[in-house]
Amino acid sequence: MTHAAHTFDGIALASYLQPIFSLPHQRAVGYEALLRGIAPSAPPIEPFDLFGKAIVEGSVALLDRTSHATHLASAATRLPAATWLFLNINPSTFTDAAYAAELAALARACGLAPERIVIEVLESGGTELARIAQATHAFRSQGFLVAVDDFGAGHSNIDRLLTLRPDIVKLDRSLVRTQAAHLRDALLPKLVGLLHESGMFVVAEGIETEQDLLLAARSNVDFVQGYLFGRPAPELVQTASAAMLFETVFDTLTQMRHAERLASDLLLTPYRSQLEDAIARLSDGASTEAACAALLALPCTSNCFFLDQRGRAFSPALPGAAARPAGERFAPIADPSTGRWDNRAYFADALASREQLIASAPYLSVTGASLCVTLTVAVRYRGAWIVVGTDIDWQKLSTQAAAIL
Ligand code: G
Ligand code: MN
Repeated sequence: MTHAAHTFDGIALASYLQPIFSLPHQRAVGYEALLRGIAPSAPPIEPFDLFGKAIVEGSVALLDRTSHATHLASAATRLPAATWLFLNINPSTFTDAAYAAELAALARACGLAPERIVIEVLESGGTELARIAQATHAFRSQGFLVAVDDFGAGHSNIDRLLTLRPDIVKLDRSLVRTQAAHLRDALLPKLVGLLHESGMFVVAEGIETEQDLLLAARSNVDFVQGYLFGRPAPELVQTASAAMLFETVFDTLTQMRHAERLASDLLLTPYRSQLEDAIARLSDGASTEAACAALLALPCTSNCFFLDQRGRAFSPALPGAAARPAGERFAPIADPSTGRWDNRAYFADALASREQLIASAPYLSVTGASLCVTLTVAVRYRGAWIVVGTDIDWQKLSTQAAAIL
């Protein structure tokens, strides 16, 4: 085997590979190369121990370079066509001004174009951002792709990431495996969306269970890597079982989305129809109180409000059955009557589709300090367009949804 030629401190070095799959393509698109030291009649030595030894001996630069030579020589003979090789690099090697060109030459000598190689670097390593940015540019100019590794661990910083704009971001497994439900379910899809909008692909690392995979897919990450698909191995792992995992997870997500839509439609139905009735009564000349009485009496109605064309309340908002006393801590923002609400999506959307009922996505209400869904309709009223709306306590309503599902 080619890697037998490379040693560190008399230890033979080997290149293990772990596959990285694209979720939309449902196939392996790359392999991360992971270093192992081969000790006779003992388990392979992990990178942590190899580099620990190198730190003590002051030979990190040498070991890092030797690891790249090991991985490239090994990949030359076995990296499948049209896949990337992901290579880890030490920040001090990464920021060495001459190294990008050196590594490109070495890769070509092994028969691999730099365009097939993704350089994984830590963003939070304490290295000055300007130097990392410069190095990122240098590696890109040679044709390499650049990935930020372990994002979300330690002192990761979104601002630094957006400055670097790597081609790929690898989300640390702690993000995917976190027990904080809100982080997992609400933040992760938004983080992935932000990274996509900034032009980066996203890898979820550390996928160990089908549950992890489901979350990664739901959050719309591009690529996945982890023990569920295969451990780092000296040989290319068979990936037939991965295809089945993807099928199952995509089917489950389709069912979940269907059930969620059904549940939220079902739960909102009484609120929609009572809002429509209220508007009919308002047009017939009823007072706001009389028109909205039945809507206000529904268990999750927080309020009804009445806005003119500029988004100002022309009649006082009315409290519903789910109205909560503002509470002292949020008292300064409890009174909405002075406000102008025309830059809210629920207002603009209602005026854009007049006489149609609009349901917002759940959001944090500025007045209630809790999650709510707003239903709105724009209607003609006494010769002008107005927007009638109702805030629904989403926490309360979705507790019922959880019971239905
Ligand atoms: O820092 P970096 O992300 O490059 O580290 C990769 C390490 O993560 C490797 O040592 C690899 O063996 C390990 N790893 C890969 N997949 C998983 C996984 O699903 N769970 C855990 N705990 N570790 C993993
Ligand atoms: Mn890595």
